[in-house]
Amino acid sequence: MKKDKDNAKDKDLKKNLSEAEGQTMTTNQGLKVNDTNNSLKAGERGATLLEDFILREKITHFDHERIPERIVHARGSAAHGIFELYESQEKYTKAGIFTDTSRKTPVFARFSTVAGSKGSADLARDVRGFAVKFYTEEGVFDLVGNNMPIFFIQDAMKFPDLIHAVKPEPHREIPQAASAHDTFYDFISRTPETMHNHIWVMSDRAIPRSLRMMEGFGIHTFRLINKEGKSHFVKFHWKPLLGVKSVTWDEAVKLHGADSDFHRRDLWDAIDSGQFPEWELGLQIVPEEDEHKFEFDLLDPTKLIPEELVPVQRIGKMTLNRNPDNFFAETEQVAFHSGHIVPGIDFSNDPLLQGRLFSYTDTQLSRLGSPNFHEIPINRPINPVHNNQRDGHMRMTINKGNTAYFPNSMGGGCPHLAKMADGGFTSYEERIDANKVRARSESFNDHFSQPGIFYRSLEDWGKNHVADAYSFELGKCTQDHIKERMLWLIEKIDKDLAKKVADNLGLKIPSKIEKPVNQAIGADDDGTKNEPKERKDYLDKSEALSQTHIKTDSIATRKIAFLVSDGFNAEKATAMKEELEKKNAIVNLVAPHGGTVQASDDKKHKVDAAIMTTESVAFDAIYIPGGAKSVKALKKEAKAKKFINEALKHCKAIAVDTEAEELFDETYGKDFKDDEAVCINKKPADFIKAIAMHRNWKREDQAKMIPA
Ligand code: HDE
Repeated sequence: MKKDKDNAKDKDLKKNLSEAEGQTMTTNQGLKVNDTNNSLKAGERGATLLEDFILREKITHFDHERIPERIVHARGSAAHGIFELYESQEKYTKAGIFTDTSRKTPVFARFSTVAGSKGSADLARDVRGFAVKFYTEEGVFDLVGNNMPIFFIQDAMKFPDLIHAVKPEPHREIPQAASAHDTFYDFISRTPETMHNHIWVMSDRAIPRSLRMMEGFGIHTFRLINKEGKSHFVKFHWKPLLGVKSVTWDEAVKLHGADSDFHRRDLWDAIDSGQFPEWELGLQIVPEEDEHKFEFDLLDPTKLIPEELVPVQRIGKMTLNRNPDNFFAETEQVAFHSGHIVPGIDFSNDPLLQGRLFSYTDTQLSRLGSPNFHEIPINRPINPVHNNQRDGHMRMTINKGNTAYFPNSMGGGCPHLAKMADGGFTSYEERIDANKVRARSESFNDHFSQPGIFYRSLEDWGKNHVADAYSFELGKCTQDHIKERMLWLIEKIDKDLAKKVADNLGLKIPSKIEKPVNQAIGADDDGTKNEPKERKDYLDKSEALSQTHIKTDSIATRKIAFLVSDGFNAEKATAMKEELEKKNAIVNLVAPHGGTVQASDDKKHKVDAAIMTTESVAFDAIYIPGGAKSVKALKKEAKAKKFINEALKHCKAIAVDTEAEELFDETYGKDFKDDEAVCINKKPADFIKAIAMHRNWKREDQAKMIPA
């Protein structure tokens, strides 16, 4: 796909672009500068003079370069793109982006981890934020979601507690970007509503292979409103065309050190090379009259609607096709808000969503420092803004005239109001007749049924990974009573799972725990109104919850390491490279030294990475071409063997030419020669098929034994 030259947001951003090429350096006041290396001094050896306004300007600006990082989702990466609609959804909504198929709506999408600081590692076990800003003709619509379809808590009131518990412990600021510590488990073991999101975090969804290979979800139930004013409930989904793929925990840990920017780099490189990531937008529509027909409450954000009950209709596609020009100006200053909606979209009464509607503007006031943050180029809508809001810190707009109130006659009554027929926004007129109470509905009390469905829906390898993750995380906690409380809760989800985890922890699952189970809920009179209900298996499995439900044979953007040294077989390697590149995979030559390697054809080939500068976890697959001299040199490289052993352990595809078999035999590879994804002297097409598997999980039980 070509970049869209008519992208209205790109044009809008251009007004603020600054390029220094061919320009003279100036101060911020436009004064030409002829020395930026030396301060003004009394004599060559000092002292420095206060008069030096050029020094003072440079240092003062530098002193104030940082702004507070986001309180959550601080670590993020973003890109520009467009959204295109397949078919009008006017039956459900009057929103232009969902009814006008001729539009290419500009978008800016930011992906993030939740718990870590701005400089934390990308591969932390965590939820990923998936926030999309649509610059629509009717104003900005933000779909601020996550890569998991449910959230930890049911009421906004609990959010500060959740975040305080998961963030580094306050006395010593440890651990960074990790939930595996006492305070987090102390909190969630007393808050059973967290169990559903938590089991997703224990699954491979929390360690994606790429930001381009994860789903996105609006989580809350929203409303769509059509021209006739009729409302339907809706859940939003993003389905990645590259499928949903993850790395193993061992890789994630190693990537922390090998490339802590792994996801950021991957997103940037893919877009830079023209391999634009794509997601389809899906809707799950529930008519108002069906609101109460489910086993769960549609307003409870810890529940998803299984796709078996309400199918996801794919209505359009988002393509990310341009990297930001400046990280700070765009990715850091973008301000999302779940309350930014357009006519045709509205909120439900989900108590978590309701709280978010307050939080997002509020947080920008301290993060971006002014109520004028909507004027920052990345945040401003593409349609004109007119109202009577005025002044404030760093105001950019120069409002003309002498009226800044409504109604007025002196300004000709302007800006005037929009009639509904002209796109004026009105909230959905939901009837509410209720007592004012500080309480939670009993329909929110089922915390174990959906985690059970999720766990049962995983493949065996996925289930093993969940057991390993619980064991790792709880194993990092120091307090047995917290671990036991967790085991008691996990058993409510699945007995076998709890047993495995208990064995790994060397603990027994307690048969009862002290009451009340759910301390997250306020004390009602007899303390039982919100006690969790027993699990109800109203659905055995849901295929959509497993990673394999989005099928793809694509190996596009997969990174393949060719392990080579001087004398490698040029003919075979070139043939393999050509076939892989035809499928848009990325081939890197990894050699014992940097510079170039001389192949059997006497030609010099540029080395992409010297083996000491990279790790096998940075690649999706390995190919070892023959060439006696090359193989002999690689046999002397311990790191080459480590490369192979790790790729085997992580269940990756490996192709080996016959001549390179003697190297392979010196690794654990010798025990895996019959493996489906190990291709010894096979055709490129076989290797491509093996890479497309992503991982041969069947290998995992045996590969776990490799001490790499
Ligand atoms: Fe957020 N969240 N959140 N959140 N959230 C923020 O806003 C908050 C929640 C999500 O890339 C903050 O600008 C409250 C659910 C994303 O810039 C803050 C509650 C979901 C991002 C905030 C929630 C999200 C944020 C911090 C409970 C998934 C990053 C900086 C009531 C549906 C957006 C900022 C970006 C960011 C508050 C719960 C997603 C503090 C109070 C549920 C993707 O306003």
